[in-house]
Amino acid sequence: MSKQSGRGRVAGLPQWDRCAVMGVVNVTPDSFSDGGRWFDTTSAVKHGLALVEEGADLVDVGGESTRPGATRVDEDEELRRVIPVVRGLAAEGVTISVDTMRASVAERALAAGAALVNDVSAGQADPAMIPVVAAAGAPFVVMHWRGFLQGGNVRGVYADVVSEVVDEIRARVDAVLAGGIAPDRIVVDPGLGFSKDAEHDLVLLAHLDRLHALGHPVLVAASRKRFLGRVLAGPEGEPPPARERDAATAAVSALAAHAGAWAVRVHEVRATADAVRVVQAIEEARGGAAGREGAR
Ligand code: PMM
Repeated sequence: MSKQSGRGRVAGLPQWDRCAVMGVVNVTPDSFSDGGRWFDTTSAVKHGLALVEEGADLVDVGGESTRPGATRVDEDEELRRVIPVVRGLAAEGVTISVDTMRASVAERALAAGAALVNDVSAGQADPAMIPVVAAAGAPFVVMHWRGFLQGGNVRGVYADVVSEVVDEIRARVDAVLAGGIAPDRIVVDPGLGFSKDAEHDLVLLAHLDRLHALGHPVLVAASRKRFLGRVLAGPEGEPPPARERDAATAAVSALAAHAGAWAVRVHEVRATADAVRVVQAIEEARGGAAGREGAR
C-alpha cells in the first residue's frame, strides 16, 4: 500500500487529496493548552472561522477538558458550551467534528450540523455513544484510551507500547463495528498523552505504519502536548509553555502527513497547513519523477 492510498477516505466527510488539518476549538475554561481563550459562543465561532481561514479543513469543537485529573463538566453545561458553537460554524459551511464523551452531546451536535464524532474514550465512557453514532450513520474516531485518569500517568504501563496500543485499538474497532458503525466511517488515533509518557508518544509516532496496518484512516493529535515540552526542554530543562510548542507541533504534522496520516489535529493551524501542503508537493514531485523515469 502506498502512503498516498494508505491515507484513505472517510465516508460521510469531504475527501482531501492530502493530510487534512483539523483545527481545535476548545470551548472550555480549563483545557491544558488554550483553556479559557475561546470560552463564549461568539469568540469560539469566530476562532473556528479564523482557523478555517488559516487552512483548517475541519474544526473540532469540544466543551470538556480531557486533561488528566480534570473534573467532568455536567451534561447541561457541555451542551450549553458546544451546541451553539456547532450551530454557528455549521451555518458558515464549516465541516465540524464534535469532541465529546457523551452520547447526548454527540446526538445534538450531529443534529446541529456536526459531521464527525471524536470521542476520546471510543465509546467506553458512555454506553449510549456507539448506538447514537451508528443510528446517525456518522463517522467516528476510535482513539486509544485506558480510562479516566486521576492524578498522573496511571495505567500508562506497557511492555510493548506499540503492540499494546494497536491491539487495544483493534479490540475497540471490533466493538464499534459490532455496534453497527460502518467500517468506512472509522478513524483510528493513537491517543498521544493519554496514559502515555513522552517516550511512549515518541515510539508511537515512530511506528505510525503499525496503526495504518489496522486498515483505517489515522488521526494524529500531537498539538502542544507534554511530550513536545519534554523534547524541547532537553534532559534538565523546564518545558516551554504549551503555546510555545507550535513549531514542534508543525514538525510532527509534517512527519505524520509523510507517514500517510489522514488528518492532524492542531491548535495553531497556519504552520501545520503549510507543512502538510509542502509534504503534498514533495509527494507529487516524487510521483512525477517516478512517472518520468517509467516513461524513459
Ligand atoms: N487529545 C485531546 C483532546 N481531544 N481527540 C483525539 N481524537 N485525539 C487526541 O489525542 C485528543 C483529542 C487533548 O488535547 P487538548 O486539550 O489540547 O484539546
